[in-house]
Amino acid sequence: MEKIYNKIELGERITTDEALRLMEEAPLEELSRLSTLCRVRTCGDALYYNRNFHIEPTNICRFNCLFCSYRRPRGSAEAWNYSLDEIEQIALSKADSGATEVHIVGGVHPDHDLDHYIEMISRVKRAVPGATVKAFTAIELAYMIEKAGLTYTEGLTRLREAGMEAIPGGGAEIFDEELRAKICPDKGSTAQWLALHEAAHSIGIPTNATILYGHMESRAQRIDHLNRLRELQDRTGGFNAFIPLKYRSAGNKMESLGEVSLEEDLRTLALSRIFLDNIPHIKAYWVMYGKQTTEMALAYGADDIDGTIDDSTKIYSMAGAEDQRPRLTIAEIEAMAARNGRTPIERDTFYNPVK
Ligand code: V47
Repeated sequence: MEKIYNKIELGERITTDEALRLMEEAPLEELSRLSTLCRVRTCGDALYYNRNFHIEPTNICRFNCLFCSYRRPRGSAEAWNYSLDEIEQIALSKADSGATEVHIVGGVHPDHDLDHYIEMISRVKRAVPGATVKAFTAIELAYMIEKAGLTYTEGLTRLREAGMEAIPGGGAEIFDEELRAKICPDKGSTAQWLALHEAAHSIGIPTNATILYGHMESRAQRIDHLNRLRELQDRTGGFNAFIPLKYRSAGNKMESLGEVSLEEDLRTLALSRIFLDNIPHIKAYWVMYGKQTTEMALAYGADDIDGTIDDSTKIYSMAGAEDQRPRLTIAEIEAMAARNGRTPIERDTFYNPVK
């Protein structure tokens, strides 16, 4: 173990076997110390956040992921599918909020096509011109672009022309193909997710990456997922942030699995920071972890907590997250930073400080 600690202290890359040993055997305080070392090297004492809101156009989805608490079948009283006018109104209602980012993610509605999404993006961009549009998971994008008969770079170029400037990290779930087939059997594949992000990077669109952990996966499968991201990032350099997403168990088909412990969350965060030596930001998404765990995550490699959100997302409240109406004020974020000896930095989507 000492040899592995030394490598990390010297800034050397660790292997997947070493990562597994760390994950299984390192005391929690060592993981905190080492992940903090790596975080300070890359991000100093910054605690990044942004002013953002989400738009979730629909919860009708042609895929049936077992972990999803959000999807409803067409015709259900709890299903929604906003029209382009309604989406524009949501964006206009937040136009004076000071938001610098609009995050758009929803179900993969079988009726919509690329032109629908292009129109959506251009209307949102027109409504909130000062905000960056970060839109659609690789799964939504692969679906709409393949349906249009275009290559990923052609489709992404058209979306970029309409105003899509960055891509969020969702839809990655778990890359291990066998396990992916169990938890989201009909969803877009690992190969599609990776190819879509690679195409985005090749034309200069930055993206994020996620993992869905804490369900049936082994720690080795978690590390394999990180390794595939590290390899892609070596080739492209296009990932801004990695976001470990903890499986939340309420109201979905895997509910009986329950949820993993806080210790497992902290080990996963720390390992992500240590292993992903080429992805600059590790985001503890506060809406999913809740505020208390997010604050602890700051001592395990996280430098970013996402943003103010302004009660605009339902994905996690429907899966049992603490905040049913998620919203953080700048004062709350600054107080969190102060309690943890960190400098709060309001950032834009590309991690430039906002003045
Ligand atoms: O892909 C769905 C996950 C993701 C559950 O890029 C669940 O800045 C846990 O990707 N328990 C969407 N997770 C959210 C996402 C995201 C969020 C915030 C910021 C960014 C970013 C990206 O949510 C899905 C899926 O992996 N998810 N259901 C659940 N029950």
